[in-house]
Amino acid sequence: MKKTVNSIAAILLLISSCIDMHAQSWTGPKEKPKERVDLKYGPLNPGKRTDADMQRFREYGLGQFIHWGVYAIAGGEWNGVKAPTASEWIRVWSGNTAPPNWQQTYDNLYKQFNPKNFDAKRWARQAKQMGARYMIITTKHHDGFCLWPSKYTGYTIAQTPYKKDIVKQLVDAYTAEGIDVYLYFSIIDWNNKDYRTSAPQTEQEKESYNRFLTFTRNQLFELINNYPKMKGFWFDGTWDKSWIGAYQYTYQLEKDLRAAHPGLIIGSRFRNDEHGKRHFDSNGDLLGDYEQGWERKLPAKYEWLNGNDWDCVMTIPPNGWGYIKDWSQFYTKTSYDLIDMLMQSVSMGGNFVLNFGPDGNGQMHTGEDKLAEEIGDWMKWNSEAVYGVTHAPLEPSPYGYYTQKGNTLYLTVFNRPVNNQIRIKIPRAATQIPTGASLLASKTPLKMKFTDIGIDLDKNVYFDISIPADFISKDPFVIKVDTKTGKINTKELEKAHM
Ligand code: H79
Repeated sequence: MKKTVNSIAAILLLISSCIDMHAQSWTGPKEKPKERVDLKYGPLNPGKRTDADMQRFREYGLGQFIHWGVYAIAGGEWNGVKAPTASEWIRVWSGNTAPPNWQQTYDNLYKQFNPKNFDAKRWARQAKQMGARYMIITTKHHDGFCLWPSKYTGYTIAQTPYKKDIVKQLVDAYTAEGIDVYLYFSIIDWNNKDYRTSAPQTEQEKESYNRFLTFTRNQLFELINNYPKMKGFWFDGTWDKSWIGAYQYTYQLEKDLRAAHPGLIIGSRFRNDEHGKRHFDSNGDLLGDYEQGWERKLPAKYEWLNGNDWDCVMTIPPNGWGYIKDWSQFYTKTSYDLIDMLMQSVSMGGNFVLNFGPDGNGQMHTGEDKLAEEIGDWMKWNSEAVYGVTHAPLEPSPYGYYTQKGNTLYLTVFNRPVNNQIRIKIPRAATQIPTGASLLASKTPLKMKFTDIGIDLDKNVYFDISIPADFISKDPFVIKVDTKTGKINTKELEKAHM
């Protein structure tokens, strides 16, 4: 018996240490190296950017991602058989379930790409209604297919029956709606014969990979030159040994791209230092303007972010970014799930970017249309708690998420307490003191009182806000708390009978 208990304990320990290991490897706290090393290929702009473009990025709150390419024609399946890969990875489908000659079929799909219902303005209006402040479009995913008529490859939209430049239409339509456009670009390119994953060894391999690097550089400058209204690049597929080894080239490339497009925003997924350290260099310093590591996962703790800017890109299905025809095969996130993630992100100083995978005709999935509308309806009343806010220096609330803007504190309530009393916990040493509360959407004033729980060693004080019992909301709601600069004077607060 004792032995069984011991082995169960050992298994639990093993499981928890695996979870910890996982947390540290990707989504967990970053350990800062103990000693600094001299780096030639570290960050180009050390420290936080303070310019207007970066400030704009910081204030977006909500973004839209769009994965669109020839994989949209397949929609995650072929002839009714579901592919075991992520929908935008369907080209790599192999094994028993794969259709015969699948890669060849895939590589010819572009000849059918003719999205008759595509209307960039309609997408932009929808994104605007949802409340997105920036949009990221896949100009080229791993398959190498370009949504713009690149002159450096024949595998582009220009060779499809559709012909017209999709990137241009999107940049124009979204920019006209006041939504900033970022260009997703995959370094991995399965269509280019000079692309390789391992580091080149022989002279011939080096020559070939250098051709690929030049090709990549040409495409990036082509994008900047063709679409000068774009605000930044969202890079992907930068983890292969070949790219990691090209750190001198990528350092110079980043420098040149920034010089060619002042204000350009590039995340931490573009390049690594000379020791192969990605996202954060060998000194633990951020490479690029913001941390671009949060993909389908959110940080659990604000402290993990070290005050860096960041974004989190999120799918509606569990995985799969390109169009997936059949949503019934898995749980898809609801607007409650997504608004929760949005508020968690902005409460930690990040942007939340929701992915859409339109179909081969240029229509969003009906499930996406529904979610965009629901999120938009919520944002219409509550976006004040989303745009331009920062992390509030308070302990996380059990009821939801705090955000802050100037003298206003917002609490977005997801977990309404059964006693209808919302307790705000403020450090005794705080310099921002609550003075009143209301419901953001209706402006209804709420009763708030300072709660004297006697003198003890507690370093916090409490303000209790009453939610009227007859206030019924099926949606999360925002409590707006006005504050003023001052000091907590418990005696005075007691007298004030707030
Ligand atoms: O476009 C969507 C996906 O198709 C793409 N990124 C999003 C936005 C994507 N491609 N691959 N992946 C996501 C997952 C890749 C995971 C791994 Fe790795 C690459 C595991 C091992 C190599 C990067 C490096 C993550 C862990 C180590």
